[in-house]
Amino acid sequence: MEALIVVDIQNDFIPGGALAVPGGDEVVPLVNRLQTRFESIVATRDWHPPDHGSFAANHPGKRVGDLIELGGLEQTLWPVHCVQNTPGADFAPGLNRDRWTKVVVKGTDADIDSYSGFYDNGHRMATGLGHYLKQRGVSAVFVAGLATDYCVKFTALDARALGFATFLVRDCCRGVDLNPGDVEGAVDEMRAVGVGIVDSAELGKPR
Ligand code: VGL
Ligand code: ZN
Repeated sequence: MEALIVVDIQNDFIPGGALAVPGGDEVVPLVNRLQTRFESIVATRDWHPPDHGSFAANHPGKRVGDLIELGGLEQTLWPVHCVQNTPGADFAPGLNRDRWTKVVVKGTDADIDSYSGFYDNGHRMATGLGHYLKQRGVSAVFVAGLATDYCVKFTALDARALGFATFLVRDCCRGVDLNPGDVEGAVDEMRAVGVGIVDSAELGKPR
């Protein structure tokens, strides 16, 4: 059984949002069409408390893009984004959610970030998504959404490490590219561990 994982298609990650991914809104119609190809669809949602340690604003003297240590890990500092129960954390307008069977929230612990939909960045806590998918008999996952070089990448890497056949649906993703080449590097990293790189047009028949 195959499942689609829709990653973080939320207002703060599309143009006009606090951490806008260039072209992030373009994935909405593409992912809506992609969803029609899948029987099993889950989504992830970045869901931070206001005091989250990944926000530059919570570290006096630090700026967006600076690197700090958080929970013993290197952490890139971001603008305040996807704060729980704020419009920025809502799913993007027009994104079809009708057939989602699960939404995994992540980044809820102020002391550690969580790019992947499966684990926090230190692999200390699991979200339950891995068990959920295995319980449902899922053996292959397709990953689409935002952002290619952060949450999509780490979700795909963890899926692969958990033993799922894993595919990046590249045209249905957009990246931050904080440093030019980050998106390309992310795709290379995924490919290197056996993640298949596909385009939605190749997924011809409903699956
Ligand atoms: C993300 C940076 C911070 C993402 C989330 O969804 O890719 N990136 N929080
Ligand atoms: Zn975040």
